[in-house]
Amino acid sequence: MRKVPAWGWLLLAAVLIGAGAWYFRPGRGMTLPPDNLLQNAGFESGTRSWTYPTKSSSWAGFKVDRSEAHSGRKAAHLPLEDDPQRRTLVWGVMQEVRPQQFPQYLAGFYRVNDWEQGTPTLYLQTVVIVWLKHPLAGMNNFQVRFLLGGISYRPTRMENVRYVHFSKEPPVERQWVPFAVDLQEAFKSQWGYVPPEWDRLNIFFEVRYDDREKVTGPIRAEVFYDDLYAGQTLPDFAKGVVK
Ligand SMILES: [Ca+2]
Repeated sequence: MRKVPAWGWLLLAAVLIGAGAWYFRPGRGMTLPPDNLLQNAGFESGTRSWTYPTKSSSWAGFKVDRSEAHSGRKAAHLPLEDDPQRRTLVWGVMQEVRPQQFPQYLAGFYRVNDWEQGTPTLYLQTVVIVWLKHPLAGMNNFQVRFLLGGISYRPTRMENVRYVHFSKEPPVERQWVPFAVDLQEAFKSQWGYVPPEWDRLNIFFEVRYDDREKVTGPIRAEVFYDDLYAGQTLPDFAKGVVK
């Protein structure tokens, strides 16, 4: 058997270190708390477990692809383009969950690669809708909508909707931005109590515009979401971020 020359071992070591650096590069692996109510939270299984309100004429839907990823190779991809036919346009992902306990935290990452705010009501938000078992005061659901960026005021006024600002600033561009909210605290401050029961919860992550008639210039937004979490545990990345 021929002896492997020293340079051969050096080459092998360099290749292995390079592969290791690639495999373990920041953001590749992302461990979310195991009690996550959201399935396929890092989008590595494509669109599985995610949906959107398909019957709503305001909703465009979502893609999952490899254009950007916070972890792994895939993320939800929301390429919003102006549509003059629609007064309200939403790109986003949704899951319906039926937890035993009302989740304490909602968290994740967004990334904005393009943001042309040709209407004041272009914004990012995450929403929790509580569907009631029995309608209350004429409402079959009530919600808290968390504004993640792009708008400094409440974009709509509806009986069953309350808003909480995570940020009033335009979204940060071309980097992954962590967000986290205390859901129980938000429902307590906005509705007076943590929901004691529910039929189901809908959890949304969106980019949208409302009131297109106020358009002043080009409207465009390319947005990604990845590594999303809803549950009782504050993920490590969310410490210091949670509102
Ligand atoms: Ca991912």
